[in-house]
Amino acid sequence: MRFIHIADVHLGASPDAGSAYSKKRSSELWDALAEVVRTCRREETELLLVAGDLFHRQPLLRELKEVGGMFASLEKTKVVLIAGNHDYIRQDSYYRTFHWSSNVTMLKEEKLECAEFPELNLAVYGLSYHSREIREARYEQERPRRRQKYEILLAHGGDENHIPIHKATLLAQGYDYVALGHIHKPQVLEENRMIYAGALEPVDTADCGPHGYVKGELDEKGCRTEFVSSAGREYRQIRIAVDKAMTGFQLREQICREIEAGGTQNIYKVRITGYRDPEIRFDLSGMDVYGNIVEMSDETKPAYAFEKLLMQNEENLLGSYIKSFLGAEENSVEYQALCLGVRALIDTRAE
Ligand SMILES: [Mn+2]
Repeated sequence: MRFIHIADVHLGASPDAGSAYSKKRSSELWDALAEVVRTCRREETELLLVAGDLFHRQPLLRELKEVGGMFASLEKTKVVLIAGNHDYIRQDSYYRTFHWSSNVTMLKEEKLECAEFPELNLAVYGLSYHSREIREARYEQERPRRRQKYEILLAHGGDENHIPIHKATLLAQGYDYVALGHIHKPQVLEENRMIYAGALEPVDTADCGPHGYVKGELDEKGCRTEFVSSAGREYRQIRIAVDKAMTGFQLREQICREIEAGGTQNIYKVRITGYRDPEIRFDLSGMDVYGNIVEMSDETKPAYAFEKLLMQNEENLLGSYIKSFLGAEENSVEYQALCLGVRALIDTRAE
């Protein structure tokens, strides 16, 4: 039996992706889900697991109809889903009354329940959130009942406020595969057996690195999985170390080059470090050439010509301050103290 495991699609979110992309981002989340559905159809995948937070918030009825329509188009695929902490089943949630097509099973109870698919020799266990937080370790409370040859747990959470998970206990209970959601970074807790698929697309600027889904196969020999990196964009970090010779123009060129090398479709957080010419102040406003920088921080420090300053100030406080740090290595704490102090003294004098 072949399956696809996705999680944290967060439909309805509008991820920040810089000026050139942000408007497109919320529809790209829908495109990503549609692409997974097309893959299931093309490859006749037997099972699609959705490990919670399909929506970023309470789904609208039209949004559920949209997703329902996608899933209904899958003739060869069973879909099993649960609600996570973002799309928890509130009293007035449309999840309560929505009619999915016959190939879709939503495990809506707050207690662990089990859906059986005898044609696949398969049982899938899971529960849905009915509130934003669940602090109880619910997944370890029950064991798989061995109703079918293959048993999968579909689970959402793993931190203190969202169903804490004890990996060893859960593994010992003998599920063939534990399909996890909630943590946005794809993570293998136990190879081929217990995996966070991660957010299908990055939804937050903290979601750095590749995103996608898990493709797996379960048979007598056990479970084998692979991660499929499918996301259209990635959040990346760039660090640029400047020196005294770097001008604003050159910095802009270098940022451009790094973004071109990393892919202009990706989204960047840029940190500028090092020692700049004290006369130069970088104007960051013109540096976002491709419109895909979401964060830019200038952490540079001015590189003073200390020998010259010392010569000119031998008789005063500034001179003796510099003297007390002579020989401090660049990048050391002492050197930083020297720069900060010199700047403070020069600024005071200018007033
Ligand atoms: Mn979550």
